[in-house]
Amino acid sequence: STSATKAPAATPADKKITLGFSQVGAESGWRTANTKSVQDSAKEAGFDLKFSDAQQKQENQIKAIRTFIQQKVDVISFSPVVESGWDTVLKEAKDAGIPVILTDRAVDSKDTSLYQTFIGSDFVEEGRRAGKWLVDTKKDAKEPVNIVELQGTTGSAPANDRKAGFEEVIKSNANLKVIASQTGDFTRAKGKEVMQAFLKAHKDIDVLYAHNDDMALGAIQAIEAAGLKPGKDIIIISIDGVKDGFVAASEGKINFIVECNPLLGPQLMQAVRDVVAGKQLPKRIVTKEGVFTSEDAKRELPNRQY
Ligand code: GYE
Repeated sequence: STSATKAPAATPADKKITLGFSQVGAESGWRTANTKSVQDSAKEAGFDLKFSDAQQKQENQIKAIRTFIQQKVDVISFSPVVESGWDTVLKEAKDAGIPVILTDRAVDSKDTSLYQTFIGSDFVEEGRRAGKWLVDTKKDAKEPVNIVELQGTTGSAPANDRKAGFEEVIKSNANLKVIASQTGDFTRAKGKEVMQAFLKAHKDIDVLYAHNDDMALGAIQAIEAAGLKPGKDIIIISIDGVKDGFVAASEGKINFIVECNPLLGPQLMQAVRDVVAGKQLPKRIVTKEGVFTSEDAKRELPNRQY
């Protein structure tokens, strides 16, 4: 008699995992690096990635999430363009039994059972780091220091938090004053446009605090066009640490960069695997990052991956 060996029945672990990912858009160098990291690591993990670009619009993200629910993907992940307004669609995912992982940006939903975890940076801390450098640099200032602020996308977690963290720290010196603050939507074009308007309205700008490198880079164009020296006539602080930001910092045009790591893909894929395996994740996974002066930027530039 022959004894045929039967292959074991396919276990859930053998099944290819389908991940629906709704990205914010393609607004910045940070975003480009983040998208590449998500796509590369999904491929490496052997997942079937359904990737959707929301072009910075919440309604597009809600549509994408509903499509993922209809497609019965295994896990939904997204980087919420703004913090508010997610409860309804997250409830729909929960009712369909599809776990959600937030990445990069947070939501303000009170019901934290609507998502498994949030993987991303501590944006308040980034704002504090930016403020702390300025407080230290200007500790001997006897005169008012006029600061203009380029905010990120209105209502987004990084814009809200980077503003709050910075304000919290600069309060310690009454000479440090934010004289104008407006959104530049995290893009170069808007950063340039708003900086132009700031320069027209205020003759005495000492410092620019930009919520990301791209807006700082746009603002640098406006500052140079106005015949001023970025990094000298106007001190510039920004957040992200993308390649072009590092180049500007190494040239002394940006004085201080707070790093925000976009390479979230590997951690995200691990979290997806864990969730599918039924593991409970910590509600918050914080990424690691540093800060760089112009001198540091010069030294570190050859080693940057993005
Ligand atoms: O700083 C900015 C991008 O959400 C942390 O979004 C991200 C931010 C990043 O457009 O460049």
